[in-house]
Formats: sequence, C-alpha cells, structure tokens
Amino acid sequence: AEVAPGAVHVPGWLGPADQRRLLAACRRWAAPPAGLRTVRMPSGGEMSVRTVCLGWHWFPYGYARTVVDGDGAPVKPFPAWLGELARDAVARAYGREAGPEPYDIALVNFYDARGKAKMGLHRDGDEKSLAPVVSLSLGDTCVFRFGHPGGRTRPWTDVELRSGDLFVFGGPSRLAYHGVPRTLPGTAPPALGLDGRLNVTLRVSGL
Ligand code: MD5
Ligand code: FE
Repeated sequence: AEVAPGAVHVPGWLGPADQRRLLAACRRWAAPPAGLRTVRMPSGGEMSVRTVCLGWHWFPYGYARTVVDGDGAPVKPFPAWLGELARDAVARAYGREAGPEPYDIALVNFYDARGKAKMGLHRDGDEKSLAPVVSLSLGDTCVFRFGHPGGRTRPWTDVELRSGDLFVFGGPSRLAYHGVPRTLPGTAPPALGLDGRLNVTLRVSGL
C-alpha cells in the first residue's frame, strides 16, 4: 500500500523463518564491543530506544567508523546479505530495481516490552544520499506516525507496523517527519521469541 508518494508499506513481507533469522542476527550485533547503546542527544536527553549500528556508527548528528559516543570500538561490518535484502525490498515495494548506490548502514532500534520506548517526530537527514530507507519490523506491533517534510505538524497518517512488515521510504517521502508514538505490548508473534519490538533500517550513507 502506498501511504504517500514514495512511502510503500508491504505487510508480512518477512515470513516467520526470515523473521527468526533476522532476530538472531540482531541479537549477535547487540553484543559488545560496539553493541547496543543508549543515544544521548546534544540537549542532554536520552533516547528511550536502544540502538546498535552496522557499517557506520550514527550519532546525533553524523556518522563515524567508531563508537565516538560510547566504547570507542570500531563499528561492526555491514554484511553483504543485508545489502541484498535492501535491494530485494526496494524492488518489491517499487516494482523496479534499486539504484547503483550501495546500502552500507544498518541501524537497529530496540523498543522495550512494556511500551515505554517511543521515538518522537524527526527526520533522517544525516545521510548524504537520498536513496530510499528500508525499514523492517520484528516483534510487537507499533503505531508508526508518518508526516510530511514541512515540520512536526499535521497532517499525519498513523499506520500499525507488525512483525515481518516492510516499509520503504524514498522519493518525496525520504525527508518526511516520522516517529513511533507507541508500541503495543504483548502483540509479538509468540513463536518469534521476542518481548518488545525491533526495527532494522537499511540506508545508503553516500560517504
Ligand atoms: C522505527 N525508525 O520504527 C523507525 C522506522 C529511525 C526510525 O525512524 O530513524 O531509526 S524507520 C522510518 C523512516 C526512515 C526514513 C524516512 C522515513 C521514515 N520517512 O520519510 O518517513 O524505529
Ligand atoms: Fe527515522
């Protein structure tokens, strides 16, 4: 379903076995060094989601090859199979092949099982490439709020993202404001073995 120009939601794109494989990989990546961390904003606040990065380390507001605001370790590599997954996702969502720029960043966000983790309205402007962002959801359902590039104001559209869902954000939607106002505790598929929610975004750094 096209939620806005360039913003395409594909419910249930990952089946149960693919979800389990991706979750197992996320748990490996979460281990130290350069594992899961809490992001501290320049304002002093902390993000309620916890994050691990592959390929490039995201910090507010830039990218580095080491965990500049954490343990200082080199960031874990971005595996080739994630690049293939990103290209498959773009082809599925848009019905055309992805462009030539290589996908080289994964940001994995962990939302806690009690529904306390949220993400305020923001836009993803630290990548030098405007190639589409690929988003994969695992575990609890969330309410995803999709706005517009003009600011944190209405109108917006609330979409429920469930375990296995794909969302691709490109074209005019690439710089839209978006956020996760809530997750719905206890809604993960029981067989997955995840309490809470995980979101994997695949991006092109352009660096
Ligand atoms: C999440 N993550 O569910 C969301 C899904 C993030 C983030 O927002 O920055 O890690 S990815 C949503 C996204 C990415 C890029 C562009 C747009 C949405 N968009 O234009 O709406 O944890
Ligand atoms: Fe974002």
